[in-house]
Amino acid sequence: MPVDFSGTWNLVSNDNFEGYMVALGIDFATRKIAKMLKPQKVIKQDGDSFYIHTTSTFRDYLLEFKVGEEFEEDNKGLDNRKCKSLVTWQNDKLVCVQTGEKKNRGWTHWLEGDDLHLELRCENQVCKQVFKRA
Ligand code: VLZ
Repeated sequence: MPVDFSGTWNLVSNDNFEGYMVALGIDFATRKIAKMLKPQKVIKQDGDSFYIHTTSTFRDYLLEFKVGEEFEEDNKGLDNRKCKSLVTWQNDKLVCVQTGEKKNRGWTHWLEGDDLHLELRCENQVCKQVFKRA
């Protein structure tokens, strides 16, 4: 049975989000607010079509894509830098490469037990987030 990320997920841990935001060039005042947030993710998966809505009391970010189809991503409300994004399956992991001005930018989602994991990468920084079902 293929992996299904669908559901509503609450952040329970967030390791080095600060380093990730610094690597993205997010300003100090925004980082101070953003690192206090406990975002929720609503994921709707239909085969290889994904809707990932990250919401918080401060800002939201919506991403929709199909696995294997490159798309332009605007990162609006994050660092606002455009990039070309491509999401692929690597076994049961969902891997996104975000090609643009920032080197080594991307993320990986996977399930581990009942938890949703997310690794966010930019330059030499790695942020590790864990979510539990709401
Ligand atoms: O997630 O790329 O699930 O986009 C944080 C919102 C959203 C809080 C982080 C405001 C998006 C932060 C992380 C202000 C700087 C991300 C992907 C994988 C889908």
